[in-house]
Amino acid sequence: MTNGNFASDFDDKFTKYTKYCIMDKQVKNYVDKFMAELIAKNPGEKEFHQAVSEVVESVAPYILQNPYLLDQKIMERIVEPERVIMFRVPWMDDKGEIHVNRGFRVQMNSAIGPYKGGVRFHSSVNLSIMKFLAFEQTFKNSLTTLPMGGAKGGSDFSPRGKSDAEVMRFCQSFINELYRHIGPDTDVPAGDIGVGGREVGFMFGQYKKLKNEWTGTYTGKGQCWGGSLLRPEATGYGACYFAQDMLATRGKSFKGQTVVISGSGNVAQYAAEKAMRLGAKVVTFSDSNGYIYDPEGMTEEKIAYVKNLKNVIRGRIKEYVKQYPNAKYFEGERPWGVKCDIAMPCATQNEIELKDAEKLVANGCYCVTEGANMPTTPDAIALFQKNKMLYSPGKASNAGGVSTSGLEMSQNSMRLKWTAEEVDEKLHRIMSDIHAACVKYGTEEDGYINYVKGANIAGFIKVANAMCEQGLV
Ligand code: NDP
Ligand code: 2IT
Repeated sequence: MTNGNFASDFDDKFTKYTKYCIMDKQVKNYVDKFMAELIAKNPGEKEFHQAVSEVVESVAPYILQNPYLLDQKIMERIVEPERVIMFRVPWMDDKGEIHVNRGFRVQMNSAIGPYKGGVRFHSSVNLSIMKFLAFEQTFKNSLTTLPMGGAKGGSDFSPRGKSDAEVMRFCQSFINELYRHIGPDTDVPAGDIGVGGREVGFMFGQYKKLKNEWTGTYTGKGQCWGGSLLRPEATGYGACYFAQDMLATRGKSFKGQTVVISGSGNVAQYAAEKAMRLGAKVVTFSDSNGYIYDPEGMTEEKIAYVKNLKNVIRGRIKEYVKQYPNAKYFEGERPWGVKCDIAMPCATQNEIELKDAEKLVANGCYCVTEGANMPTTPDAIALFQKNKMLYSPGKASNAGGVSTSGLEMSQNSMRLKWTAEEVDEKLHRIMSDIHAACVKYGTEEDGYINYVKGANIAGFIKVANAMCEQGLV
């Protein structure tokens, strides 16, 4: 009997182990084959490959357990944009010289709602970056619980150093083509890197003139012409709300924690403001030239200074140290070597590489909440997860921005405006619901919450089901 029990116990373990291996092997085969075909079909699009690879690794076990999704070729369909629009954007500078930029709109998926996603103006913009962002947006928008499909647009135009008149002429030229592809029930753009209130205003104005109608096409609009209260704050605030829920799983909060933030634009400013108001000491900001370290931490006054510097004067972050001489500026460096408890990357993709992640881990950082889209490279994510850190991917923790865009669309449709308290309460609830979805689908056997897995599976299921129910379109 003893032997028998022992044997059966062993058999159980063995069977479980074998099943596990087969499953792992099946998953690996599926992912490898899928990625090989994707890379062959979309050569050179490295950011797009990276974003797809992360999602397909998470959802492959779910797909293999649901063969219907295999038969439906859902993954093959979900990585193919429904439409890609690429167009010439000619414009004239203040000296009369002509320039030609390239415009993009990737309409990735409309299964759960009209296309929705930001517009990025940055010299690095190319098709790969647009496709990765539109792909991420599809799952992010699904997580928000609101009915929004996924899209992204932009141009390799950089507003930096351009006059207001040049930016206006560029935006008008951009819309002269894009206007025919967007609309309140078709595709609703918003801001992203290099596109804030000024650019949204110029694009919306030209769109309205060409269409001869006022509709809520564009979110992030001005407060006196249809914009939602709290939309400027929403991405940064939402990231902090998400981080609060993550910290609570370990009985912690922002109080007394040192926070390192990258970027100094929209997301960084409001992430810093909320983290500070929740009791954290925020010690860095950065831009593409370097970072500032303020050992005394941010105050309301210092954050107001940064907002004015970046949004009004349109200066560089290094100017901070002239105003606050106790701070230091580090040219050409990223802030990840600064000792902290919590890191919030809020600048751009792949800004935390393995060497940066190693520094964060060595310095005792235990929580990384992404405000930017895909700021952490796959090997750096693996290191965070190996160290059982709290780590949230942007598609979960930066979803507060597009969620509040969704709330702006609702307000526009109803032709009314909610108070800041109403919007904040809804934003807070949405971020908590996204956190709960990550916990539901991402909790592993040892209790570790794999937020990457949770966000990808939760985001995927809804889009995949909607696509199946709508037939082969
Ligand atoms: P902004 O243009 O307001 O700010 C971007 C900041 O990041 C600037 O400080 C900029 O510095 C820095 N940055 C940009 N590119 C690079 C780079 N290649 N290397 C280093 N620093 C860089 O953009 P947002 O704050 O709106 O966007 C920041 C991130 O958040 C992006 O990943 C965006 O996709 C994401 N996001 C934004 C949302 C929103 O609502 N705005 C919503 C969800 C995600 P510099 O001035 O030198 O260019
Ligand atoms: O990446 C993003 O989620 C955004 N840039 C915001 C998109 C939106 O439509 O508000």
